[in-house]
Amino acid sequence: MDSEQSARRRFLRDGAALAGLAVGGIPSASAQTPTPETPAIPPQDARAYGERSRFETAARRPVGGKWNRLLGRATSLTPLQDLTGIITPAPFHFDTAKGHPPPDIDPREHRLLIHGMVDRPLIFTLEELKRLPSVSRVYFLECASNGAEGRGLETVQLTHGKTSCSEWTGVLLSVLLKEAGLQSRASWIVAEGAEVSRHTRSIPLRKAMEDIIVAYAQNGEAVRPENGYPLRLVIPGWIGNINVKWLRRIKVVDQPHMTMFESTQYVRMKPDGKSRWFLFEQGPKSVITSPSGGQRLPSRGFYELSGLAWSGGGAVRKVEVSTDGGRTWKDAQVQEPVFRFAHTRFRFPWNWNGEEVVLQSRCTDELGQVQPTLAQMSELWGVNLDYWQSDIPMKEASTSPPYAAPTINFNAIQSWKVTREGSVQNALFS
Ligand SMILES: Nc1nc2c(c(=O)[nH]1)N[C@H]1C(S)=C(S)[C@@H](COP(=O)(O)O)O[C@H]1N2
Ligand SMILES: [Mo]
Repeated sequence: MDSEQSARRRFLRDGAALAGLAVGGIPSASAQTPTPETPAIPPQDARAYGERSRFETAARRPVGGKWNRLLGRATSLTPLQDLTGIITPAPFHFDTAKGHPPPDIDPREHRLLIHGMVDRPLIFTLEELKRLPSVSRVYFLECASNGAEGRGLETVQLTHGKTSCSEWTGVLLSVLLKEAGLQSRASWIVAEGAEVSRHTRSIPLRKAMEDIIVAYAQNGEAVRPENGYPLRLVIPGWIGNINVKWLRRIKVVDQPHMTMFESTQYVRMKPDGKSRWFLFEQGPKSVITSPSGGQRLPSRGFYELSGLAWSGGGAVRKVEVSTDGGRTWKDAQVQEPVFRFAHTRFRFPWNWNGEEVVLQSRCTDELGQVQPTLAQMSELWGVNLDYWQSDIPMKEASTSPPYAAPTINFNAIQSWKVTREGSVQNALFS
């Protein structure tokens, strides 16, 4: 047992800090919490909260699918082509909200309720959560529909921009659940967000007891409003949709609640017409971000290829790069340290001879899972290659029975073609 663990055990056994929370059903220890001072007027001074150089123009990009248009709010995509290393600065973190602008939550008013099949229902204020043992971990967060905006689109931002990676800080959900006391039939949790539409998802209790974080910080500062301020779930390696933002309630239950997003969306139809539900784990995936679609190589000669790899299976073990359309593969250098369930930066030295070439990357994770080609994915799903090009499945999926969204969990190898003129183009379908 490492010292961190034994300290936590002691903490929980002694229950000193938590004792006040557990008395009398649904207490809140706010009376014992130092009252936060009234926030000062937000500083307008750029030296109080820094701004980037006015010459920097990288930006998130809104996309408006039918779903977003219906609900009146776009998803913003991370400009992967403009980023280096593995951390996504919070202002670039992709951001989805199913229908509403981020709720404007006063952290002093916010509460997290834990109830259901527990011995002691609990309510936590932010201040109380921040007194508990915390962890900081680097994890990617990827929407299950990353790429569904259009796989043949021009830039890596459009094809892959619904993944980001942050250092998240918060309390392990297992700490809170143990404090509440799990009853024997408990096997799922249902997590609920605080926005008007109350985004709600069921999550297996096993994962909750393993590594889910109730996060209040992102890259060292408070979680951004769009990303869940003041509190969100971070669920390593599993689809974005269950990482409930603006978290206000966790109910411990003995079966999933079959909420709208788990019974009509994020469901995969198989060729036999039956659906697979609760596909949580993201597959092994990678993409070259530099050079990538829409960019131009000014001349032949040396370039460092660079990109990102990640997998819901755990750590990225190997990234290979092909500069000849997949005929031969060589190992790329992988940036250390490699974190489990995190973006992993790879780099590959390359000399462009001025000929037309196709650049690809391929991820292998710690489970030995290898990122598939588009042909392999098609075989697995029992569909033709042209299936991936049409946007009909996603559109019809959200508006007509059987409400199945077959365009989720897409992780095929991406191809970028460099033409003789040096322009880089999406070659996934060529
Ligand atoms: N409360 C709430 N949580 C939510 C959502 C939402 O609309 N409301 N969107 C989900 C989806 S679909 C994804 S992909 C992730 C995205 O997290 P981000 O917006 O911080 O990138 O949040 C998930 N959590
Ligand atoms: Mo999503």
